[in-house]
Amino acid sequence: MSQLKLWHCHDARSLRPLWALQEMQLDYELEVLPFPPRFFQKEYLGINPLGTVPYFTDGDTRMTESTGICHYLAERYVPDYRIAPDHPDYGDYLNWLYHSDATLTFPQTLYLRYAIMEPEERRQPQVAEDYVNWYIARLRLLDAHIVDKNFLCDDRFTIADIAIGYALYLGELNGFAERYSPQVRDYLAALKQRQGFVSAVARTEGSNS
Ligand SMILES: N[C@@H](CCC(=O)N[C@@H](CS)C(=O)NCC(=O)O)C(=O)O
Repeated sequence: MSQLKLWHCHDARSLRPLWALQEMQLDYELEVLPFPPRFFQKEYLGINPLGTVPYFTDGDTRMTESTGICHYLAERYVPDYRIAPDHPDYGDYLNWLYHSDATLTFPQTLYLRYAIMEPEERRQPQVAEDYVNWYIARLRLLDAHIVDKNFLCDDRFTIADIAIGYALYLGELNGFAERYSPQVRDYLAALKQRQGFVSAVARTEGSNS
């Protein structure tokens, strides 16, 4: 039995490590939870006190950050998906990894919270709209970078594409893709055709999310 285990909700940020596990063809155990687990599966708080997904274990290792888990898997198990520290794209690679969640996913969570998840009386349409605009403005770095490329670093698929690709996919699910530049739309469309992505999404198709 595999010692890698991932807790996941359909289309949540745990899709990043799930996609990485599928691309890397690693053996793992998957636990699928209803969303949000802290509400619908309260005993999950005994496993991950944050109540968030992803949660990942590998023996005694415990992790809660989606991009960090992808980084761990690439470093530890399948280095073909990383950029090595002595490579000229290394700084860029790390920047895309951190940018993926801190800059491109975070504003979307404010939209989700204040436009959709909060009860009607606590919704904040102005906050939601401001953070959608904030997200679209922060895509400028990617717009310029991807215009003549298929992948973010070293002309090949790496976990940086998974990390950024998920943020773009979430934006598409949220209905923002019509505001993407043509090159970002093409980049996302190509990522979504990868077998690793298709099989990761299919693992929880139809589940409560
Ligand atoms: N920075 C973390 C964020 C994890 C996170 O907040 N996940 C969301 C789903 S996308 C979650 O579990 N939310 C449920 C909750 O807040 O109760 C990551 O990238 O993994």
